[in-house]
Amino acid sequence: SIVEKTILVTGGAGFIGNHVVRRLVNKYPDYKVVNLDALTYAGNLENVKDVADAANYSFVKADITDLEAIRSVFAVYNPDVVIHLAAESHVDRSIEDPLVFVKTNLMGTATMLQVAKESWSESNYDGKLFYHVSTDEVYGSLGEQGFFVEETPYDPRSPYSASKAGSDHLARAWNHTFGLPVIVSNCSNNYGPYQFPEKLLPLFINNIKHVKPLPVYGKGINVRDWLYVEDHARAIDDIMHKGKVGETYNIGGHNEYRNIDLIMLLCKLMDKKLGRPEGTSEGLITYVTDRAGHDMRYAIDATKLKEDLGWEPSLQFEEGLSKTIDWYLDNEEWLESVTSGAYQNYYEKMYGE
Ligand code: NAD
Ligand code: TDX
Repeated sequence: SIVEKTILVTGGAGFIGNHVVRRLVNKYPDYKVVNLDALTYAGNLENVKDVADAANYSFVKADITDLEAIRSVFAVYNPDVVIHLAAESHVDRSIEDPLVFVKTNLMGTATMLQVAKESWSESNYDGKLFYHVSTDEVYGSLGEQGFFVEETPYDPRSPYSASKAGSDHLARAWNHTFGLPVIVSNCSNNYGPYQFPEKLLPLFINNIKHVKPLPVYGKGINVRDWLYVEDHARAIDDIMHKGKVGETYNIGGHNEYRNIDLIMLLCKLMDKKLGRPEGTSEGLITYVTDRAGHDMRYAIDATKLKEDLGWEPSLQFEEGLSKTIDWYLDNEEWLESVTSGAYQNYYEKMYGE
């Protein structure tokens, strides 16, 4: 069991990372939680403002591709556990600008693994853990039937998913070759507070609020399996404490929606919340050119996680979606602070105006 350990969370200023950091800081006062983040466009210290003053929390600005910087972070903080979330994470950006995905997700992960190995091998890795956080997209695209299980062969199709698949292979290679204690988990689509508004749900919530078009890719029939982000953070907590070294865990919501069905539900809920006549938001739906290489369907079978560690999703989707909408409507300032500057250029390039 882990007592008074130092947990280094990479990417803790991003969407999922802030929920992981908040959970660990609040739930485990005996741990030291170190948030390492380069603060790219996707990382914002606003996301962790509420824990910034906690006695067991510190932030360090560093780039995971910078070997010397990561070495000094390990020298200063001496972490026992690394939860590695830092990555480039948006599929559309990986189509526009793939090389930064290769650099961050491959070189960055290799750098983290190598420094962990350098720092921990002398103690024979006693009590150490490198937890690599990944995605279901590494498994490729499903037809109408079937689910991804831990043994599903890798078949990534976008520069994003290929770079994540490569990073998973690197993590397992450091385990197999050097004995580094590694756990990998692969999770389905997350949604919830603090998600950057380039991803489907926060983008559409923001556009509905401002009565802007809702760009649906292709026919809107692609299927994703949605999980509330706090359920993912709880799964990471469970796996970090009870997972078996060398294993892989799939995490998912058993909650599949075709994009268009999800969007219709969102429109209905938001019309109600905003007091607009029914059908107002639906009228904003605009079908646009499909995403290049758009994966048709993702769906996770999370049986292993349930049977081995007792984890299950906690929130009903309509409840999670409603909470999420409320959060974005109540946090106008957050949205403005993360969407200023660089985001505007991206939005104009992708969607015009
Ligand atoms: P995000 O883009 O919101 O956050 C990524 C964070 O990493 C940001 O804070 C950013 O500043 C930081 N970062 C980027 N490059 C860095 C670098 N070179 N050095 C240090 N920090 C850097 O991403 P997210 O949605 O929170 O995803 C976190 C992780 O979870 C990623 O590894 C992603 O592949 C994985 N994941 C995401 C989802 C999802 O639905 N969002 C699902 C499954 C897995
Ligand atoms: O404007 C849009 N219109 C649209 O139709 C956007 C941004 C998306 N979409 C579609 C594409 C997908 O089928 O909605 C679906 C969800 O898109 P994203 O929010 O971009 O997520 P996705 O591509 O599924 O990837 C997400 O889940 C897995 C995360 O971004 C990844 O980091 C994670 O690994």
